[in-house]
Amino acid sequence: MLLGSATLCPAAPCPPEATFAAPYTVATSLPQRYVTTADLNRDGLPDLILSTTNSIEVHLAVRGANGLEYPLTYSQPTGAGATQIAVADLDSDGLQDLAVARDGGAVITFRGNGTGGVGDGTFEQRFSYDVGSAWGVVAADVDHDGVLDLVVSARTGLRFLRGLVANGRANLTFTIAKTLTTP
Ligand SMILES: [Ca+2]
Ligand SMILES: [Ca+2]
Ligand SMILES: [Ca+2]
Repeated sequence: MLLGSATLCPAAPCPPEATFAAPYTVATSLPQRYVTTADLNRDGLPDLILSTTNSIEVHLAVRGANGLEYPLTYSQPTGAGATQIAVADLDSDGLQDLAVARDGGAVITFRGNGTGGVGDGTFEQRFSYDVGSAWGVVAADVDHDGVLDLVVSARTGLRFLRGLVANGRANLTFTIAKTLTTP
């Protein structure tokens, strides 16, 4: 993975600041499929969350001698075919959680670890939902009940997973409420 920075250049010649800086390489053990960012540990630096062919990885940003660096903080096998990752506080405890789509046939939820509402960049796998081969997942309160839901793009159509509540609060559990098939 190569990271750089740039600003828009409306017309050539571009000023120096409109060109990419020297790339920074984030070493990963397997081919990557998806990457997203979120400040998991609330230090003001966006961290990297990515999927490989059979795992997820977290790389917390740290300030190094030559700028930001992204060492591997956490990795967890997911089974074959991790694809998109949704980052959201699915159980409303102040810590970011993950929902990972797999084209091997599931969506897996991970609860974020941390203290005092500050994540430490590690996660605990919670539940797996059989939605068929899945490539995309987003978190949103689709039915406006105050609990985040998941919408999954799967081989068989869009799957709507309604977020459930136990003892008065969300707990990263979902029920497959609806499937919207596409022609
Ligand atoms: Ca951070
Ligand atoms: Ca959470
Ligand atoms: Ca909801």
